[in-house]
This record gives sequence, C-alpha cells and structure tokens, in this order.
Amino acid sequence: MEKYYQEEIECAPYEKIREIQSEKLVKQVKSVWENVPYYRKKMEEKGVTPDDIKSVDDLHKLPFLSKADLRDAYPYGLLGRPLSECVRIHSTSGTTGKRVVAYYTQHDIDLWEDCCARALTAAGATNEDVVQVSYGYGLFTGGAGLHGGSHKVGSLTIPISSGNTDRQIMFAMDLSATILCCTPSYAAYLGERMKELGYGPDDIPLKAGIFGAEAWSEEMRKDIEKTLGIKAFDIYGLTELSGPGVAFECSAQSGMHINEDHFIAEIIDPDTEEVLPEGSVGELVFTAVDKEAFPMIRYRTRDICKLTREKCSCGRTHVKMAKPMGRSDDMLIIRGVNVFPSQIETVLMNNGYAANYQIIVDRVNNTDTFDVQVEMTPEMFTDNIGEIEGRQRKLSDDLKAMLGIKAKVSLLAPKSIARSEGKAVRVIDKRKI
Ligand code: DLL
Repeated sequence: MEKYYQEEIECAPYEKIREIQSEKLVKQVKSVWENVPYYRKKMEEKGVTPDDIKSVDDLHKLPFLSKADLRDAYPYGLLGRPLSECVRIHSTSGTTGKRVVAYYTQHDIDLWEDCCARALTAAGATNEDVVQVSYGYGLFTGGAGLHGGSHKVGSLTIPISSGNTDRQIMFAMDLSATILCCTPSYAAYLGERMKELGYGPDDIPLKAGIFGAEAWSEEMRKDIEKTLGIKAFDIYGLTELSGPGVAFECSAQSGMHINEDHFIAEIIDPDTEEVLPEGSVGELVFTAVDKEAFPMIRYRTRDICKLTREKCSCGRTHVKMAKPMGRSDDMLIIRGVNVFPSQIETVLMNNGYAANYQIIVDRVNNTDTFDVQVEMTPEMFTDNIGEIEGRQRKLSDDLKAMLGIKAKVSLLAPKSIARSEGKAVRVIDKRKI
C-alpha cells in the first residue's frame, strides 16, 4: 500500500494545485517586488508589475533568473527577508565560478524538510525505519535535507555523512539500516566494497535507497538494486531551491513527482527562452512560490529533461519530471556533435561494465580527441591482449552507433579510477583548462 507524508496535498486534484500555486505566486511576486530591488529592476526592465500577475497563467510574463544573476547579486542581493530572520545558509561546491550561497528562514527549512519527508515516505520510510544519511553534511544540502526529512518521518537517523566506507558498512549492518541516502556513485562504491569484504545483499537489512545529486542511468539503478538488494529511488533538487526534495520518485520508479505546491515547473527552449508544451525536452525552470529568504522566480536550472502529467499508479497527482539527461553545461560538443555523459554510461553499462569510467576530451592539432577509459569488472578482468582489444572495439562500435562519432576506448584494470564519496567527476575536458 502506497504511503504518503502529506496525502491531501500530494494527491490533490490538478485544479486544486493550480489554485494553490496561483494564490502563492501572486503573494510571492508582491513580496519580491517590495523586498528584492535586484529582481524588481528586472521586472521594471521587462515592463511588468505585480498587478500583471493574477495567476499561474501570467508566469511567462516574469523575467528569468540565471546563475549569472546569482553571481551578480552575490552575496546578499537576492535576499527576500532581512538577515535577522534567516537562520542558516547552504552553498554549492562552486566548481564553476563563484559559490552559490542560499539563505533559509526557519519556515523555509520546515517546508524543505517536509519535501524530504515526502520522498522518504514514498521510498517506504516510517518510524520503524533506520535511515543512514551518507550524503555529505555541512555546506552541501544533501546531508541536512535528508536528515531533517528523516526526523520528520520519525525514523531513527544515522547522521554518518559521506566517507569512511568500511565504517558505513559496519554501521549499516550493526544498526540494521533499512534506508540508505547517498549519491548513486557512492551507493555503487558501497556495493563494490561490500562484495570485496565478502558480504552479499542478504547480509544487510537495507530495503531502499534514495539516490540523487548527480545524473545516473537506468542501467546503474538496476546494478545498484542487485548489488545492495534494495529498491533504488531517485531524488532531485538544487541548492538554489533549498536542496534535495524538489522532486522525488514513488513506487512507480518512472520519473520524479515535483512538489508542485512549492515549486512551479516549466520547460523552455534554452536558446529562444520560449515555454515548450508538456512532453518536450528542454531546460527546466522553477519558481519557488513560498521560499522566503531566497525567493527564486523562473530560475533557469540548466538541467535538461521533460515533464509529464500522465496519471501515476502511486496516486500522486503532481507533475513528474524525467531523469535529467544532464545539464546543458555538461553537454560536450566533440567534433561538432552533442554528447551527454549519460549516453556513454548507458552504452558501458549495457555491455556489462560498472559506472567506473572517465571521459577525457582534448584538442590536438585543432582536432578534438575523445577518450573513454573504463574499468573492467573483477569478473571480466583478463590480461589477454586479444580479448581486451576485441572488447575495446566492441565498445567503440557501440559508442559510434549511439553518438555518431568515434571514441578511443581503453579498458583499465579494476580499481584504477578513484572512487567518489559525493558527486562523481567523470568528465575531464582539457580544452577548457
Ligand atoms: O545536488 C541537491 C541534492 C542533494 C539533490 C542530494 C539530491 C540529493 P546542488 O549541489 O546545488 O544540489 O546541485 C544541483 O545537481 O541542478 C542537477 O544538475 C544535479 N542533480 C541533482 N539531483 C539530480 C538527480 C544538490 N536526481 C544539481 N539526477 C542539479 C540528475 C541531479 N541530476
């Protein structure tokens, strides 16, 4: 039987959700106009005032916010409430440019934790469960978000954070953890390490995992589910919009329900900024209708995916987003061809490899080089050159069929690529260095 954390809102009819969104949006736009001069100026430049926004149907009239705006307004320019009302910040790792610093009032934290509690409940968590939170704690939102959600559900929470893998396995076994929260790449590594230590899926009581913060393929899901003996659920979010829990997967495991009473989603064409109809692939844009301290309106996430309102078997009515294919800024252009790392991962995993790979792109004599290095699994490991070459050729052919361009594939010995405890770094684009 499907369980809900806030059934009334999670299963509300579409018209009811639109009504809630419209009411909150009108209020939010007024508040931002009054309290955030940076966004008010953007509205003025576009010739819009709060009087023009009467319902969700008017959303398209409002200006977008982008990462560039966050940088321009850093550190306080987008605050929607005085600092005296803010109780916490979180921040991104800032691999590309300046860090994003997001602010929270106590009310913001409360709603964020509710969103995470909805995700945990959808994955089967109750007050009988033991939730091991192996996302990083600290500035990163992963640890704090799932931790707060787990408390709300009443589960016993293990705030272990990421790292120290053998200790993770010991805690999971000794304290009978039933739900694991971490990045999918770390879950895969935990499974790999368990195998090395001689443990199988039956040695740990885990039943579910809540994995997100990075793109992962269906093939990787199957792999993790098998190694850990669990059901693996996807969870999506970003620091600018509070953190994990903007959207989460239910028992149907076919896309993530967006918490629409808090976030209005749109898909736009990233080049023309035109809003696209349901089902189109494009850039995901969110409006947070009730965030107080850091009120993002039409925030361009750069994540590429699509939305569907098809009826879901779980009974939830909120719109579902497909697994993001990657970020528009993750997309590599190699010899003029668009390549998403997720496409490469699919080919590798369909050929029986685990997600231990690296994509290295460089430019030599004005031509892009494209190397894919992937570890053999311990089961397939061999030093027979002929066999290795045959396998490399097969992968190279399959990648060509998927992408339309040729990659130089190298098979590596097991464990030659460093494992990640948080978000995995899989692309090394030397052209940008
Ligand atoms: O990664 C928040 C989070 C923590 C989500 C724990 C889920 C679990 P940021 O560090 O700000 O926040 O990174 C946000 O990560 O724009 C996506 O590109 C990517 N991302 C997050 N979740 C997923 C997912 C957290 N399930 C950025 N699938 C986002 C694919 C994801 N990409």
